[in-house]
Amino acid sequence: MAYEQITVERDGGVATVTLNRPDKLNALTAVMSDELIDAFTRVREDSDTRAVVVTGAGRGFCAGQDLSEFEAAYRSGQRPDIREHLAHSYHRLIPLVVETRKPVIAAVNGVAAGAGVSLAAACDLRIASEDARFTQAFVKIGLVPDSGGTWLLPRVIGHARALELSMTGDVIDAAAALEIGLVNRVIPTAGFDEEVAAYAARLATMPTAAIGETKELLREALGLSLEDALEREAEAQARMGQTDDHLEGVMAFAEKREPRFRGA
Ligand code: T3D
Repeated sequence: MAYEQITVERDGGVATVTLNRPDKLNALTAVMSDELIDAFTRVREDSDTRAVVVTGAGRGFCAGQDLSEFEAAYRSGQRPDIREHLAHSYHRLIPLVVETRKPVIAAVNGVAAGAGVSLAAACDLRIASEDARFTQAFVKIGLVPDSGGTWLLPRVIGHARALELSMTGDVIDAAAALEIGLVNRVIPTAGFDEEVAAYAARLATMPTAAIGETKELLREALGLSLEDALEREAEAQARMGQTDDHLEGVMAFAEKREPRFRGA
């Protein structure tokens, strides 16, 4: 599938989705959102894809909503309906990313702002290069966090830190992001792509069905009682216990060899 503003490359079990408007730090347009929705719909359905990387071309990860999209309207005194725009773009994209039943890694190669932070937070893991920066830029243009920012960020870094970043719009660097748990790892810029690729390739050889279930269980458990969480775990475990990967894992352990998981 050929896209205008993103690229999708496959290498073994890994699909890499690259936001590709480097001159605008990969700011999200309506076209890019539609393309991301299409790409994520496809990688979710493709059983050969067992890990997904989201990254940006050039020196940015994603500068959030492209502010020039509505500029002409604002200059002519119109006020576009942001709710309609959100419903069409982020409200479709962000749940698709969150609910993808395979590991999704944000490879944050540079600056992430506004909806770009939300996109990274919607991924399961965030690996930052030393050049990464993060800003909840919404407040700087008189807006509230959207694109799931109020739901995602507190889950990643806690309420107090999410509130501080969202109220101030302060830009934090990769080291500060690591300190507050916004990213899982920081990798030197030289060799960043290679390390991300190796990490994703490892995840793509793991038991994908169990990873998908694990994501869903942990997400749901935040809103459940302990009793209900135990019940959900038992349901999921009963299903995982029937998978080929479970059998392979147990056999590999017994036979003292590396398992060869197929993802199902
Ligand atoms: O309306 C709705 O739909 C509501 C939805 C909102 C969701 C949101 O995401 S709101 C937040 C939108 N994003 C921002 O407010 C961030 C704006 N950008 C910045 O603050 C800075 O660019 C950065 C901190 C991200 C990076 O700064 P810096 O100094 O490294 O780069 P720069 O020079 O500012 O930007 C480089 C180019 O990218 C520049 O273009 P030019 O002048 O070279 O042609 C700049 O205009 C462009 N760019 C950066 N961000 C955006 C953008 N163009 C359009 N939209 C952007 N968001």
